[in-house]
Amino acid sequence: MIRDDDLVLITGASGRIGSALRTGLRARWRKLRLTDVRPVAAPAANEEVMLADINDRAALDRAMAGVAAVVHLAGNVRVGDPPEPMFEASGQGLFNVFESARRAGVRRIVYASSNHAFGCYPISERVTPEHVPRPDTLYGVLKVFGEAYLRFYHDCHGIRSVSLRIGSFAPQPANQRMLATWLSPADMTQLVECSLRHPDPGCLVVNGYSRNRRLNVSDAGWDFLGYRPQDDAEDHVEALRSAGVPVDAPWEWPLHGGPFVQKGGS
Ligand code: 15L
Repeated sequence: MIRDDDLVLITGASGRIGSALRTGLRARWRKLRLTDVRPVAAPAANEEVMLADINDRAALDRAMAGVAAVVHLAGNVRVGDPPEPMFEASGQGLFNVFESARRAGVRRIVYASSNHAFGCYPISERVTPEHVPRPDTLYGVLKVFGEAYLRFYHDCHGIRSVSLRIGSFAPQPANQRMLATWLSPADMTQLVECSLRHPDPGCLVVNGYSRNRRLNVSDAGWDFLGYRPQDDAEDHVEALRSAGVPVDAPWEWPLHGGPFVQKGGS
């Protein structure tokens, strides 16, 4: 159980998701600790900044002291060759964050996984966490690695976790694919909030989407968590159509991973 006055650490707090999340979470959690390699803008009274590179284990261990729950967002999203920078941030960096958390006695981890864990499934298929992962890139492979790591932490160390397979996080859907994959900032905040507050999520993996109707993206884990997405990509269809986006044509990208899917790339 994570309480309102427990300390919650956010890695990657200066990123797109981290910045949006802070706005929602800081109103509801009494103590947030923010970490990133980049400066963190305008911390509020209940936000403590501890800059750290996730590949600097000593700095990470200091940031982890006294933390009850970690929201792990940090990583590399630039897919392509060479693959080493991706591995360093999203493989080695993930290992560092999780190990540091385990050693510090962190009780819960909310992990930013991704739809790229199953990006090689056809976009028309409704993929749930029960499907076998089909990552589309090294990025997706490392997301599956993180989910498996958390399964191990649950089964062997009792750490509770929720892995959020985030679709396309943005203020509004910007293309045809996002009519299926959009996750709004408000819904992302609600997902993290539910993942922190749930009395015992076990080791849950859930899709991270808004209430998009074009593909029935809902997930049994949403009810379990108490997540009720509010935003619907379909509300933006007219605006996209007027902007010349082919919203009525067959899916532009045949697979869930969309433009990420690269044969032979990372
Ligand atoms: C992700 O996981 C990435 O972090 C983001 O950059 C987008 O590509 C998103 O998925 C997406 O699939 O739209």
